[in-house]
Amino acid sequence: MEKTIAQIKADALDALKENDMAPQAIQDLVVKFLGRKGEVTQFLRNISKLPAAQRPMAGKQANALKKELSAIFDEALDVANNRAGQTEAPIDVSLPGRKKPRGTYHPITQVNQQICDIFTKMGFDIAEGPEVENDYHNFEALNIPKNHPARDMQDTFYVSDNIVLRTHTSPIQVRVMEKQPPPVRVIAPGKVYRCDSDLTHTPMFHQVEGLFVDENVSFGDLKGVLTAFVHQMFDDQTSLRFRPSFFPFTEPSAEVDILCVMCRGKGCRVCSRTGWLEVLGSGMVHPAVFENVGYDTNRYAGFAFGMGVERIAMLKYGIDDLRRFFENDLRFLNQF
Ligand code: 2NL
Repeated sequence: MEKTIAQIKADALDALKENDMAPQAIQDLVVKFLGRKGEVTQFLRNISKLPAAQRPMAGKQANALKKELSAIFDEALDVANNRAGQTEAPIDVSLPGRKKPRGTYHPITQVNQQICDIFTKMGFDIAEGPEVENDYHNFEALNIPKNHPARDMQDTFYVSDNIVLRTHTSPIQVRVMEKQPPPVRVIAPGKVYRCDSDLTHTPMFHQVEGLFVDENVSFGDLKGVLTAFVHQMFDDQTSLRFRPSFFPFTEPSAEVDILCVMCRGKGCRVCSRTGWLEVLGSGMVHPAVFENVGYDTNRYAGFAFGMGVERIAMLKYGIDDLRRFFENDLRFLNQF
C-alpha cells in the first residue's frame, strides 16, 4: 500500500486549496478521490491485504475520510456554482430600471369620480345602497304607478315578483330620506340595470343621482347647482338650457341641455342638427315622494337630478360608440 489515509487527506485538501476553482474542476477531484477508482475507494479495497490486526482501524479511518471529503467537496461545489451563476448574468447597477407598464382607471371610473368630486365640494354627501332592490323602493315610493311602462318585463330585470335589479339609483335616496330628517344633501352613484341592449344601450350602466331637501329650496337653487356642475364638468363658458320635461317623481321637471361641444350650436351629427346635447334630467321632488318617506310637504321642498355617467363621458371625450367602454381594449382605455 503506497499512501496512508493521512496522506490521501492531505493531498485532497491541497488540491482544493486553489482559489476560484471551476465547478468542473471540483467534480474531477470528487472522481479522483471518491469515485469508483478513486484513492479512498482503492484504499478501502486494499484493506484485506493488511495484517488482520490493522484492518478494523484502517477501515474506520477510511470511511470517516470518505464522509469528510464528500462534505467538503459538496460545500466547495455550492460556492463555485453560485459564483458561476453570478458571472454568467451580472447585474449592471448603472443601467436604468425596466419600466413596468402602469395601469389607469377606467374612463367611467374617472368620470364618476369627477362628478362625485364636484358635488362633494358643494357640500353633498355620497350615499350607497343595494343593487338588488324591492319594488317599493325602486318604483312605488317614487310615485311610479303600477301600470307604468318602466315596470314592464321588457324594461326591468325581475329577480322575483317584487324584487328587481335597480333601474336607477333613486332608491338609494329614498332610503336616505327614510333614515334621516331634512336637511338632506346627497348624491347616489352606482350601477343600474335595464333590460335593453343595442348600439346606444347596455344592460348595465352607471348613474349619479342627486337630492337636495331643506326649507325654502327653489327651482333657482336647482338651476344654480346644476349650472355650477356643468361649468366644472365641461368648461365655464358652456351654455345651458332648461327644457320642460316629465318624470313621475318630480314636478315641475326639466331636462338640462348644453350647447353642442362638437359644433358649438351650429348643428351637427352628434347633436342631431339641434345644436344642443341632453346631459341630465332634473326637477322639484314630487310631494307624493315626500309623503311616502314622511317628510312634511308644507315645510320642506327639494330638487333632484339624475345623469348617466357613460353619456357624460361620451360628451366630454367625444366618444361616439358606447360599446368602447365595455370592450376592454387597452388601446382605447390607455388614452385616458
Ligand atoms: C334622468 C332623470 C332624474 C331624479 C332623477 C329623483 C330622486 C328622488 C326623488 C325625485 Cl329620491 N327625483 N331623481 C329626478 C329627476 C330626474 O333622472 O334622465 N336620469 C338619467
